[in-house]
Amino acid sequence: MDILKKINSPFDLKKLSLSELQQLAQEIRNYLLEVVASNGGHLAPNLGVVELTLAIHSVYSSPIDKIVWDVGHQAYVHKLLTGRFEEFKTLRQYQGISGFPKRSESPHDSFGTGHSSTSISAALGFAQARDLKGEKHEVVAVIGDGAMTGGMAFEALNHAGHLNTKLTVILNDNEMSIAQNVGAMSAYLNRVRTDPLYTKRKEDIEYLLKKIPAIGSKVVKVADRVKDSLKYLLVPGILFEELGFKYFGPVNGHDINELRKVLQNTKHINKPVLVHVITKKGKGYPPAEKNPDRFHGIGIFDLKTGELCKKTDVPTYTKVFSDTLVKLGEMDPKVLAFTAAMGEGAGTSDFSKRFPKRSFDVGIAEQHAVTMAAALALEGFKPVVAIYSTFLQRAYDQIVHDVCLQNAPVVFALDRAGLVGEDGPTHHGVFDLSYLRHIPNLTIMAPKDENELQHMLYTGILHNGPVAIRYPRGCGLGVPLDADFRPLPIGRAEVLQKGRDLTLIAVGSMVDCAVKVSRLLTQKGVACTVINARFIKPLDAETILEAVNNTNGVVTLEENVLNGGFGSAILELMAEEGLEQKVLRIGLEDSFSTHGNINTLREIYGLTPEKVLQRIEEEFSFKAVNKLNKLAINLIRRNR
Ligand SMILES: Cc1ncc(C[n+]2csc(CCOP(=O)(O)OP(=O)(O)O)c2C)c(N)n1
Repeated sequence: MDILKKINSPFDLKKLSLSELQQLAQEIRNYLLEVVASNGGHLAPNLGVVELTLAIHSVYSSPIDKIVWDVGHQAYVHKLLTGRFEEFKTLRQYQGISGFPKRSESPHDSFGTGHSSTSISAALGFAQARDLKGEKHEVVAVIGDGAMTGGMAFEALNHAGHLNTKLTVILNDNEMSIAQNVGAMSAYLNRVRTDPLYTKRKEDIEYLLKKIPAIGSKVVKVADRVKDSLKYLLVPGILFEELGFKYFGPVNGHDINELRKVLQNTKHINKPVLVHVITKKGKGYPPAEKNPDRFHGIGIFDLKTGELCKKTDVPTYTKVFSDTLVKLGEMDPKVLAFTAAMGEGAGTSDFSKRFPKRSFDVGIAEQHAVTMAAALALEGFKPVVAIYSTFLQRAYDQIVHDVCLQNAPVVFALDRAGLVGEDGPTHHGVFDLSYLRHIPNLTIMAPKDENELQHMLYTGILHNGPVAIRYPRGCGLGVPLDADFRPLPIGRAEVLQKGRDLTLIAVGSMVDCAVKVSRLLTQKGVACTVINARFIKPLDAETILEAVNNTNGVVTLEENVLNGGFGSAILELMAEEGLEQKVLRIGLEDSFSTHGNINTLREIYGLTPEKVLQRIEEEFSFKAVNKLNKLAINLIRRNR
């Protein structure tokens, strides 16, 4: 890593020769492989943009010029070239550098990202700010063909063409979203990419157009029309041209020289420009080139074999969801599955292999998925919309306006609810209980383990109204799975044990924690009632109020922000009933949770049994003393 070690800022790249840049590309690939194999992360997207990032940083002058990375999962190379070579070893670790661009980390990270399709909007905002302030710098958005399927990207392209301001959009086209890209735009890009005649024709056409003589106004008009129609038929990228962009491409995204030449030319154009770059996802590491989707985001793996290091027999929640969905699909032909470009991650792939006609991958278009599912539900189908908790945030209005207002029986399967670990604040699914709980008609459930997940999904399919089921990332608890599905009574909680002192009411992943806390408290002579709420909405008011009335205090446990979450629901219920017992709410405080190993994060944010116990002892110590006092008084009385 002779050259890479010496790159302290993008400025250093400008002094390198082409062969040095090529050597640097190799050094970067080796370092990416070394770090991602030991930390996990987004490998294939970064291997694909090594030359592109080198070209961008050698042509533009970040941070004065603003580079905006879409999703930002492919910004590792950018991090390496912007003074974070040493820190890169701490990638995605607690207190280490983030796996996504983050403004507080570097002035070169112009815009924080993690969710898809925001780059063109952000870049357009930066470009307008530049114009309004009378500044002169460049603004560049780098967006993948997958991210280009998101509605926001289209909205921004549309607006950028209208504003006609200076802006460069680099379309990094590798034919892949996480898996194979989908949709008409993708098919269009494929045509541009694969027809070798296109580029040739473009040159011919441009030559030809220049030759059309412009004599006399009538002739000019005719000539213009001819030019337009010829262009329409034959120039690649006409779609972008029609939207007001000047199109360049396709460009070989692994040829630094070619890339630099194109970017140097486009830099002088005073209007929106789109540079279409062709790259190979996973470039340079054969296992990733062969399986780019598996290496899109990967855990710790063996560099030699490409195999994941951690393997366990306990199924993930995603796997149990996926198996249950297939079984439900077999039982009921009306069951459909929706994914927004996350078939493997969200567990709809097996269903789509089994029932291709009943499954929909909409691209990175969560909003569209939800509204389309609403209409199918109104027509008697049973759509299951599987979207990570964090990405469903995108479709909030569609859930309210299209699904719940019309009481459409759509089942939302919210995977990755709660803390997700290394991906950090852009990906933690810690808001869903708050952003869903206040929506009328919606039933919200969270399973305490993977077995309950099966029954909840079944219950959701049977229910004649919208349902959301939220469950965590990673493995289940390893409990046996019932062979038959059982409908759960809507709005009924499960009392796991009864005790006279404290009521612990938990949802989802925190039920197991509550059981463990209760065991620890038993050792200290405190007896707890433990309730698995199962339903966040409707709440089982009867069971909860009875337990609360029979104990001296309440602890609620959730892996969600406290504001507007499950604990708030319990407080509202108790206030309505005029109950005044002390309530301790365990959950996430009013701040964004950072990235890092999930166990570390649970520890830091007080979600482990030991930390919860500590909080209970702090909060309820007064009552414990009181109780001891009462006990002592009773003993004295009895002895008299
Ligand atoms: C709103 C939203 N939905 C889903 C995702 C998950 N996701 C991350 S990257 C990605 C694919 C992006 O594909 P592309 O833009 O082509 O980038 P590539 O990885 O191919 O370089 C998806 C679906 C996300 N980040 N944001």
